Amino acid sequence: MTVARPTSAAGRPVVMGIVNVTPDSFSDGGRWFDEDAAVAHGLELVAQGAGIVDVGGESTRPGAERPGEAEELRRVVPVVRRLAEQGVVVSVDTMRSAVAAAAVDAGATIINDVSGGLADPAIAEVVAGTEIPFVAMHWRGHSSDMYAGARYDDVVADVCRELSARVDELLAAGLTEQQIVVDPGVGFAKNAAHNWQLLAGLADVVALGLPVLVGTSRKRFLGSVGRAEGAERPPTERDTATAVTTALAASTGVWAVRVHDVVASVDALDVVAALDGARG
Ligand code: PMM
Repeated sequence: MTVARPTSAAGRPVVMGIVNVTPDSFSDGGRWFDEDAAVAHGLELVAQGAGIVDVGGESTRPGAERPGEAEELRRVVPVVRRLAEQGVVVSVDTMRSAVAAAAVDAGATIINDVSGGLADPAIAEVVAGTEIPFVAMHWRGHSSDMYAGARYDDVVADVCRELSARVDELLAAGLTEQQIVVDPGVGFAKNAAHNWQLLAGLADVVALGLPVLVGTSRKRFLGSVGRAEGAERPPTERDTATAVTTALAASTGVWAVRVHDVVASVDALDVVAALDGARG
């Protein structure tokens, strides 16, 4: 199977739209839990400018309980199949090799593993020997204990080092450099200060030399920024802040941004492109 990593106009990140087929994701849990609603939402995100639709069946919000594998398969596979049948480029957001394999059979052409292959090392076997892009996110453990790993000497340097080590292990497991995408894992085992430091140091992640995906969308640090304790923006009111981070990430040269509100991030990318054009 030949699978190209989607790209958009020169220097412009691809927008990956999120479809969480879960009852409990932090910002949209339950909204797209129904199969028809999830498919319709995925198509809507494409119409709005998403180049990839990321379908996930496991919430990774802090403290979340994992669904069983059979339940995750039940949630994800039909949605992947129906979107892929309609020509949508689908990634599957999963940490399980069996779900990744079933999603690929159903037409997914990207694997997005928030554990970077650590949760279920057999996931590397699903993509080794293929050209399927594999997103390896920086991860230090399951969401049931999300903040236990939030200790860094220098979060940017530590994340870059751990991502590089992960990439080496994935290469040793048979993946090629061409198929690996790295993601600094904003919000995963990181507090608000860590997330800001990571965004400020995103150029160092890009300098690893691999395509970078970044996911800030609606995350907690965008709710609390500039607000007093107790007056945080709720998740659905974090799309403007998310779009600003999309613009900042674009100017750092990331490959893709993963967002809930595609319209706002496409607008942000139009602004960045117009400015870049004026700079010549
Ligand atoms: N964040 C979430 C889920 N999947 N995948 C990647 N590659 N990067 C992320 O930052 C990321 C992800 C959590 O957000 P959600 O619950 O709203 O989907």
